Amino acid sequence: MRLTNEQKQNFKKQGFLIFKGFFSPAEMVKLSAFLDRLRDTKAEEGKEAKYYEKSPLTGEPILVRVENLFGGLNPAEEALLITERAKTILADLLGEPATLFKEKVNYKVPGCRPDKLHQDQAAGWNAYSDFFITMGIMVDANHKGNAALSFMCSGNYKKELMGPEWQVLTHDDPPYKPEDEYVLIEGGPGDVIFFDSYVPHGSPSNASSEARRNVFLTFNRASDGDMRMRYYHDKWKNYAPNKVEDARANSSYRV
Ligand SMILES: O=C(O)CCC(=O)C(=O)O
Repeated sequence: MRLTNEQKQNFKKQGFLIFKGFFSPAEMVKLSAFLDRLRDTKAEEGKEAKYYEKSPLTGEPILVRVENLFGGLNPAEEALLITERAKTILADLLGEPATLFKEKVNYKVPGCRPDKLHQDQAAGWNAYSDFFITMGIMVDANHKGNAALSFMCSGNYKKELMGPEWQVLTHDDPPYKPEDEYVLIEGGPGDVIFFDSYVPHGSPSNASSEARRNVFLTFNRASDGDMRMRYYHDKWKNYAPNKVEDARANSSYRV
């Protein structure tokens, strides 16, 4: 089903659009089992890229994210998530068909560091295109206690970098204002948020005993080309995946 003009206008102003129950409980059970398998398999060259960090809360090494899930590695899961409905919504929001740019799962397990307030575009994405849309899929319930994300909800942001590249936003970066400009996005498994690469967002550390796993699929306009492998080759040069025994300090993560 196509988006209404109101949905498109809301996305344009606010930078995000939420769909409750986009995926069924049964689909999320399948995805959850896949994420568990992925967590438990050994990292291998040419396979999914795993990133381990030392928890700032416990000092233990934890799996914080896995990238490069698709591109032929897990076709069933790719088909499960990149549905015709998702493609139609993305095309309506981009104004043309979407091409997958990158995909990852943030495990955000107990003890995981904060993802400080940032714009995704600041993570070096200008080298590839000036606009992306990410589809964020909640695999576990996201709530205040287990580090749900907050998004700027006022529409008071610019579709440009509001601070230097590779840096998180600070309270001094205009137009950052505290709580009243941000909304906590709580939801259940299968809820989806589409958001643009400029809307400021972030989440605190997970001090609870519950994991908060979300999958993030990022797309560019098809007319910008298929840049996925170029992005990953660049990323692995600058920020290589690692093994549990080489877990990095959590401060190694920039944006
Ligand atoms: O999973 C999170 O809380 C942060 C997601 C995010 O903004 C990112 O990974 O860029």
